[in-house]
Formats: sequence, C-alpha cells, structure tokens
Amino acid sequence: MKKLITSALPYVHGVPHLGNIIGSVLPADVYARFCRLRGEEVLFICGSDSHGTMFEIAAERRNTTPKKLAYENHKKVIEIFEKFKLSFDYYGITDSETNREFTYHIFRKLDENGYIKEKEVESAYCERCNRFLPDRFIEGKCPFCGGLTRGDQCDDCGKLMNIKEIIEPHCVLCNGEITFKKTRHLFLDLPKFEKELFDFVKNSRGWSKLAKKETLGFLKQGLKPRAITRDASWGFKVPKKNYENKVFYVWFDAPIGYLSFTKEWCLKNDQKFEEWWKNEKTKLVQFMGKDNTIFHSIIFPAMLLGCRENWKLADRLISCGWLKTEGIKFSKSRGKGLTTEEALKKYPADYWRFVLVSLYPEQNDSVFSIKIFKETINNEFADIIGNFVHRVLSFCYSNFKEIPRPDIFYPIPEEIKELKNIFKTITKNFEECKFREALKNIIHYCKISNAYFNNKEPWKKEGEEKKEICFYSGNLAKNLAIFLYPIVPNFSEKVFDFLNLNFKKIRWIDSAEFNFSGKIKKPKPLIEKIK
Ligand code: B3M
Ligand code: ZN
Repeated sequence: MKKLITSALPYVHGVPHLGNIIGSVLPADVYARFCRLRGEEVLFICGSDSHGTMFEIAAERRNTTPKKLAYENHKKVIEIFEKFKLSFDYYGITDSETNREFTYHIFRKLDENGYIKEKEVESAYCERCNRFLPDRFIEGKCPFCGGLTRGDQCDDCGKLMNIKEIIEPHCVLCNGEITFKKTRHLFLDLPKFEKELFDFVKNSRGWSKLAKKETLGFLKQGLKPRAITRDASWGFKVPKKNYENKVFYVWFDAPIGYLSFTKEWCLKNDQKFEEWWKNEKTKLVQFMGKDNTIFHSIIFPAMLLGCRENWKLADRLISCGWLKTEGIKFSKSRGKGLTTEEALKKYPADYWRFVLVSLYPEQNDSVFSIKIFKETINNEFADIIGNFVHRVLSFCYSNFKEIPRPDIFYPIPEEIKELKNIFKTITKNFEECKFREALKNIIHYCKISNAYFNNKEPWKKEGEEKKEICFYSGNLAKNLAIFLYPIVPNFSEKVFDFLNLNFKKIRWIDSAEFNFSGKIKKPKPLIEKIK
C-alpha cells in the first residue's frame, strides 16, 4: 500500500526548538518508520516553510535579506534533522520553483472556478514606517492571556485573534502607534465549500481526537472568506492585475509544498506524481501541532477541492497539543530557550526522542523539565530497557557466544505467554498514532521479560534448560529492539548489530516471533545514565 506521510513544515526564520520537534516532525517520523517496518510503500515528506512576514522581521534584525536567511537556516535545519534521525524521503523548501508553479496553478484554478473574491479591508498601518503592517509586525498584549502576541496568534497561549483585539498594539519595527487603513485583498470563498468540507470531516476516520475537536469547533462558528494575499514583499508575487505589489499569504503556498515536494521527489526518483496525489488508494496521513489543524482540515482541503481536479484529500490528520516547559523555554520567535542544536550537543538524539515520545501530547498538553528528562532516561531507558538488553546479551555471549537454539522444541514459557497480547496492543498503539501509549506498553513488555530472565536464574542452570532461557531471553531482547526502532533507531540499530541481524530484512511482524538464534557480538553497554 502507498502511504504518503507529511509533517507540518517548520518555519525557518529561526531553527526549530524541541516543541516543534514533538509537534509534528518526530511523531511523523515514528509513524513513517513503523509503516516501513510493516512493509508499506512509504513516502515521507517535509520541508522548510520559508515565506511569511516573520522572515522580514528576522532578516531586518540580522541585517540580511529574507531569502538569504531562509536558505541559510534551511541548510542548518537539514543538518539538525539528520542528527535527530528524521528519516524524510524528501525535505524541500517552499520557496522552490516547483512550489511557485503549483501555487500559481492552484490560484488560477480557484480563480477560474469562481472561488476567489476581492474585498476591501482595513489593515494595520504604521505612519512612521509608511507601510502596511503584516500581522506579525504588530506586537501587543494578548486579550486572552495577557502574554506577548505578535500578529494574530499569541506566542504564549497559541490562540488566534483579530488584529483589532490586540491590547496596546504597536509597530515591531519602530515601536510606533498603529492606525488602520483601507486596502484590497483576495479571499478564498470558504463558505462555498461548507457542505463538501462538512462531509469530508464527517466521513473522516482515524483522525486524532484533537484534530477532530479543533476542526468541528471551527466549522461550528460558520465559515468566512479567508484572505490569501498580504501587503508584503517577501513571498510569491500575486499573478493578477492590481495585485502586483502583494504576495500570497504564507499559509496559501505552504501546504501546496506537500504537492511540490512530492513532485520534486518523483522527478528525482523517476516516479509518477499522480500515483501519490490523484490515487484513491494512496493513504495520506498528515501530522501537525493543534494550532495548524484547521489549515490542514479546512483551508487546504478547500483549496484542493476548488481546483476541481480530483486532488487527494487527507485520509488522516494527527494533531497534538503543546509541550510546555518548566524551568526552560522553547521559543523560536523570541530567540530564547533550548534550541535543538544545543539539545543535541548535550545528549544524543535517542535520549531526546525517547523522552519526547514519552511526553507526546496526544490529547492534553504535557510538561517537560530537565528533571523529567533525567528521570525518564535513567529509570526507564537505562535501568529498564538498556539494562535488560545488555544483561541478556552479555550472558548469552559469555556462555555461548550466540543466542543458542535448544535441541528439543519447547513451547513458549508460561511466564511470557501474555506478551503475544502486548505485542498486539503495541501494534495497535502505533497504528493509531498513540505513541506515548506504545512506549508505555513497550516498557511493560520489557519488565515482564526482565522478570522472566531474573526468576529463571539461568546462571544456576545447565544444559538444555539454560539454553532455553537464553533462547527466549535473547528473542525478547530482539523483539524489544524492533518495537523501539521507530522511537530510538540508534539504540535498535546497535542491538541489531550485536545480534548480527541485517536490519533491512527485519519486519515488524518479527517482533511477535521467537525464532532467532545465531552468533552474536560482544555487547557494549547501551545507555549511559545521566548524572
Ligand atoms: N510553518 C506553522 C508552524 O511551524 C507552519 C506549518 C506549515 S504546514 C503547511 O507552526
Ligand atoms: Zn513602524
């Protein structure tokens, strides 16, 4: 089965922080790795979101141009993501020519089909700077939480607001007072899609609870036309008379990036683009933070529907909550907090992946702190998982130099029989993108495995009996490494290497089997504790 998996495209006016990682790229990666292990034909794509007014602000501050800034950060982000072991098949950038072509194509289709409206609006203007101020150039207090808001979305609570609702609004560039002036913009006529969108959402299956909740909440308010152009200079110019000085709103061309990146990948790999985006049988699964939901569940689907070209719509949308922090901050736009670069300098990628998945805010926001980080690594990853696998492999190695196969066939020992069911639960957890649950159940599986090994005391046994315990324990370690591969690939690859297993031949279903025996390498300790 073809499965197209996408992660929301991180803005690259800065480099992503850990909150961005858990929001979409990491869960999407975990899922992509799981699907590949299941033998599905996966195409996992993502890319840098390179437009938007934040680039103009950030560039101005750094004395550079938005374009230079975007491409420099794009390069950095690619390096960081590689270190983080994110297994994209393709990672593009929304400023690409392919994306410009797709954006213009979709805009023209929407316009031809009567889904684009012109409207005069009042827009924020700074007299001192003598320019219209795009949303992100307006700073003030959030009417909901009192926090700092820049533009129509609060940095602190994430709520959307009308620019006019901002308390004490001022210009980010000069601190000056803001007035409102008339300007014309193009709008996507969302109300025309109401019925189609309602059906799309109603018939959807396998969305995360948060994705459904955010979408239904938005639909309930009634759809209004959405502006798709901005008075700005960085972005794709609008190809329409009288709009030459405007650009498309970043959220117009950003999701089109999913099509463009697929196309770019297809061109490089000699594949057919239509098989992915015009094929009913292909499954499209999209990951995003909850604040990105409606763009994926309402606006982008409307854009695709309005072309009347049979574009594929998402089969599943997986949104997640916020990762809040205690004691440290993750924030990109304010340049504070623990960046991903710093995080990776401190601890290896697997440590972050393990902890972030263990906190994956599936439904509710979750809290991250250095204390939680240490405890999770030391108590779970090191003491439970690393320790079990290392002990078993060391014992097998020093006694047999292999995972031995007993001479006579023994049925699965009573003590580990229930693991068949836990395997099924773990599989279901991954299928449903409940990664936090999956990890919990993997730890449970490991605890049972560990109890089996300890209680059987193979060091006191001889001959066939000892072989049998080592055979089953060795297989339990192998199974755990398979389960953990989507979450902590470096760890699992090390274990596969000790076991002399060719990773390319491993399938998810192998984690339900007790069939492995053979020569192994002398294992080294797997997880170092944090002091
Ligand atoms: N760049 C928002 C974000 O990073 C945005 C996602 C685009 S997905 C098409 O939160
Ligand atoms: Zn100003």
